[in-house]
Amino acid sequence: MSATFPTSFLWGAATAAAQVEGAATEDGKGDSIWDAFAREPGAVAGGDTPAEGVDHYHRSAEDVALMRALGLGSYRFSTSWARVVPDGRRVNPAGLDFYSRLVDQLLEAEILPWLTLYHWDLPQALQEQGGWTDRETALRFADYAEAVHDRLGDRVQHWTTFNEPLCSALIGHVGGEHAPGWTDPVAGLAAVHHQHLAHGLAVRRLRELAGERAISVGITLNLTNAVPHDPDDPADLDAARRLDGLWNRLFLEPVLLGRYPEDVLADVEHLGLTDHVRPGDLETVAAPIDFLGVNHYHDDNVSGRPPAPGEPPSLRPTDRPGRSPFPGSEHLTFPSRGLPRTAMGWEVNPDGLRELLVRLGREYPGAPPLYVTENGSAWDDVVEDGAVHDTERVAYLHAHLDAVAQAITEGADVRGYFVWSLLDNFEWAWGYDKRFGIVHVDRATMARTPKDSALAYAAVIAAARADGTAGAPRVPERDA
Ligand code: PNW
Repeated sequence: MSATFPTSFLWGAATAAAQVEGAATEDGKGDSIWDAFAREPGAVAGGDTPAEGVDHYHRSAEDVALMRALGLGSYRFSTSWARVVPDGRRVNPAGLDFYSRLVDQLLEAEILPWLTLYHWDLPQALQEQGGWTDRETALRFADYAEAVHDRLGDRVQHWTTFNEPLCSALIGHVGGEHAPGWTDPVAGLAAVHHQHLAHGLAVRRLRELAGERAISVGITLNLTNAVPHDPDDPADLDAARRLDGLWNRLFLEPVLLGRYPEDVLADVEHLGLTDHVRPGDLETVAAPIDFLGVNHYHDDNVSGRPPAPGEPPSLRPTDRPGRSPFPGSEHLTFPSRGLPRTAMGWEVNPDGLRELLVRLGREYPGAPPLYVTENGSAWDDVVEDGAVHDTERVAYLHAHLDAVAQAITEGADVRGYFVWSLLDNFEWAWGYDKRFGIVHVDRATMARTPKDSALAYAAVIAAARADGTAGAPRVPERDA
């Protein structure tokens, strides 16, 4: 790879609390919806649960040392709401101790903490009161944001409200393969609006609390290019419009423009989304943000035609049979384009990332700077003589970094990249079997072994720094 990056480019790696921490009942932590969901038979492959994670809770010093050795400029992690507010109401200072320690370890290593407040682990106590289908949960979220800020606001400047609301709202409440495991399109759309509202309330609360102190607040969305299978077929063009609407614009437009997309509202009219929207809500949702996080793994090749007779319905590889996560667009199918696929069954097409980043700048000219907050791939890694020669992951990483560099030359305002993931971890409904880490974790011993991809990433970072960015990373941002 020969790409060059701006000298201020931020190089990071990401994880999420429920996927890595473990220590699910330690120091007063309460159940999250993922703890509860994973205990339901058949919910997670292999009966795996987040209970042990990869023991990041006890090994954060070792993990931060690893990050430092790789030359990372930033670590994107999430705080567990169920650790901080176990019963949904009372703050648990012992839970915050862990994050306070972690932040100190990061700062000591000159690694910028990049904190996400919600990466899908709602306290089960709040789920029992309706969870995201209840508007009250949005108010509780702003209180939780305040509790975390009270403890860490003196040291953490970069705050992300939500990671991929579409997954927790639609895959969790409509497709059913994520917690809480519902299959109810009406509930899914209520969750969408209440998460938007929670985002806006938290953005405002964090700014109030920061006062004069510089703070950078944003959201991370999971965005895709919706590719019509046959661009000459009106059914496929309509399918691509629907997927782009539900996957991208249903989240981009409220947050960036303060409105729900008209065509999506028409498609879901019978499902009550607008019943949840009260006067003033959309202004709250569109509270100005300082950056937009973009998670991208793959494009979606989509069709509006039913499968040919005798052919199975082509769901997305991670959807459960017969359960579409697309409210009002359950007929969408996802035929293969014959591209190579990762262990998740996701197509590899690096140019999609370039296209997406360029398109965001073009279609949302007022959008804040972009950070790729997740990109990565799962493969069937093999440990040989204490090393993991993950050639596919190295190739995926190089190709996607080239795509980011190319997007920048084409005008996209991309300020940083976080690889998913620092460590092999609990891959939600797929359990520990799907490995996304650039660092291998042995489940029996929890031993960490950097894979070839970690070394390749370290080399890219070192080369970029040698180009002139030696020293601590700087993150110039609008308003920051
Ligand atoms: C993201 N899809 O989830 C999450 O933010 C991570 O926690 C997760 O481990 C990672 O990607 C890999 O899966 C996604 O259906 C879930 O396209 C589903 C999709 C994409 C990303």
